[in-house]
Amino acid sequence: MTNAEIAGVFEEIADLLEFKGENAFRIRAYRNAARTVEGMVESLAGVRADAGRKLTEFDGIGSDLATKIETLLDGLPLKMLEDLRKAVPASAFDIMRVPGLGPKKARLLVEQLGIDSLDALEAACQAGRVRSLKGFGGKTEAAILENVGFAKNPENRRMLWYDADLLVQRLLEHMRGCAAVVRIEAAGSWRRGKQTVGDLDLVVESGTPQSGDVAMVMDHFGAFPDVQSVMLRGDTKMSVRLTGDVQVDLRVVRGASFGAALQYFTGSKEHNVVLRGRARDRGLSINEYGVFPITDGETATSARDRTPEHGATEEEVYAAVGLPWIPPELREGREEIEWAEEGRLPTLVSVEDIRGDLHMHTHATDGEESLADMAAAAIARGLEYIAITDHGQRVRMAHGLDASRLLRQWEEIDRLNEKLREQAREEGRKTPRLVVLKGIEVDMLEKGGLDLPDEVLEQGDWIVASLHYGQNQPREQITKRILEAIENPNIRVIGHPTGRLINRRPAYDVDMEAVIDAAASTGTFLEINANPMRLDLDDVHAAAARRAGVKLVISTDAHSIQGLDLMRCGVIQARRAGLQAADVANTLTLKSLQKLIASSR
Ligand code: DGT
Ligand code: CA
Ligand code: CA
Ligand code: ZN
Repeated sequence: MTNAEIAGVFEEIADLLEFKGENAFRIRAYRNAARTVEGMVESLAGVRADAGRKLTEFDGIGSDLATKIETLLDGLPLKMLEDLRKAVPASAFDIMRVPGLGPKKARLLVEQLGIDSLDALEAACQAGRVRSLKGFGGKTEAAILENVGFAKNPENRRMLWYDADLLVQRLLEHMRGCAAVVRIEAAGSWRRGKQTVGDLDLVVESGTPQSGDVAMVMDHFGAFPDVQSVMLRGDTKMSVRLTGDVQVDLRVVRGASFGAALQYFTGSKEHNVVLRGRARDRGLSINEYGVFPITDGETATSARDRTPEHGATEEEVYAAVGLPWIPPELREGREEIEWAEEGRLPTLVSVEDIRGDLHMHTHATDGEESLADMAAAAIARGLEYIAITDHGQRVRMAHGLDASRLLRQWEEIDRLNEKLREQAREEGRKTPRLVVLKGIEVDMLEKGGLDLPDEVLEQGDWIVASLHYGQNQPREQITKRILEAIENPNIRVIGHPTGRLINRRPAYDVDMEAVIDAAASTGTFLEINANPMRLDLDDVHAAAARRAGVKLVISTDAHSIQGLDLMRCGVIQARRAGLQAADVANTLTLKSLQKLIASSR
């Protein structure tokens, strides 16, 4: 088990304890442990393997939790979790997926009203029975009714790309340990970098079925530690179900078909439909085994045993239909075929292009690290500049900064930059390794305006404006709040512009077209927040911003050092939006970025 998975188990335990109404102290212990584990740089497995160390050396991990971690690392079930799961009705898990319904409220609904499904919850709201519960009221009831649909939608139950990626990496590593695996790639929506992933798709090159190689591959696949059940095992296809209800499909093909299979199972369906149409126009047929001339009665099964003319690489498949290779992130049947045909496929932005990270928090508000430690971590990651953007005072929960605390932090940043310049002089470099920008994430207030005055903001280098409160306001009001911030010359960028949390909370209602237009005319940037739960703007909105000439900023919104490594999640969404380095402001050198800002004001 990875740290993230162990943290997930502790979170689940905390939720279940809370649902059962257990001791608040005990619940908090599990939540704290989850946070500690999530924020660790080293793996718990590594710490445990080190004879000189103990799991109990970490804050909040006592001997009881250490034993539980060991059990999880051994891949054994946790009795406590299993008991808790049995003690909590299955419907409770569904109810807790309704945005705004935590374990406590879910418990009241189950116990007081006997709610046993999302449908029952919907009916109870419609009948006005929920508002009578203690602590609920008519407004809460209306909100629940609105959010039940969100929880019911299967689109909101898919894995986050980040979680799918962790699993994919483990699967690939496991499968590469099999002697009969010549090559393996993961395909499907994971390879396209989709924000959420339904199931995982693996494509393996191996020898013939007669040689016994395919059986070896399948046996090895079935021995992956997370496999709960084998759903299907055929000649070339196998599907398994993993813990956490994740399906993985595996295809085994020969080398001559590997590219064709990878292309076919990468999808998307929409993209592949266009490709097949182009093939037909050329008297060809494409399937997962390769590209074949259309002859009478050709089928996929007969194709399996023939050697295709083109199919060893994806490039061959695309070339056969007169196209250059298309990056997987673009394969959604949107603009990519036209671009490919006209020879103007974009050179997509990559993680290596990123020079700065312009949204992050320190322990001055809800981050975990000091300013100096975030800066050191940024240097270790090769960043040239960062902006420290703690919360403004409106976010009281996070101990947001008022003007005097902010100005003190900015003085501290001045001193840090001076130290970095001094270091550069000592090392004989012209420029410091890192420049830290004086920033803040101000809140666009419910009634309009910002939570810090302009006289303060104009002394900063990089002001992010975000909307954290009043997200249920009507469209006009939310749009007005954001447009007002965009018009404010101190605001550089709108943070997570739609506020959505994938699988948890829908976007607030905002006229994104108006926001994009205003951003374009003022030279305000829009953020692609790289947090895997946010990915906000999403690919579709980011593409719309690109077309309008708005520059995007890809930021991690890191609250810890590990958080800085999420940049790649934002970059992959930017790639799906067809963004090139030139569309992304934080690929610029700091000098060019500053010039760009000055020119738009
Ligand atoms: P997901 O798993 O829902 O996140 O999305 P995908 O795109 O990974 O879809 P999946 O796993 O059903 O199939 C992987 C790819 O394989 C899909 O993008 C296109 C191809 N594919 C699968 N089944 C079919 C099919 O019945 N017809 C066609 N044309 N393509 C298919
Ligand atoms: Ca899939
Ligand atoms: Ca699949
Ligand atoms: Zn933030």
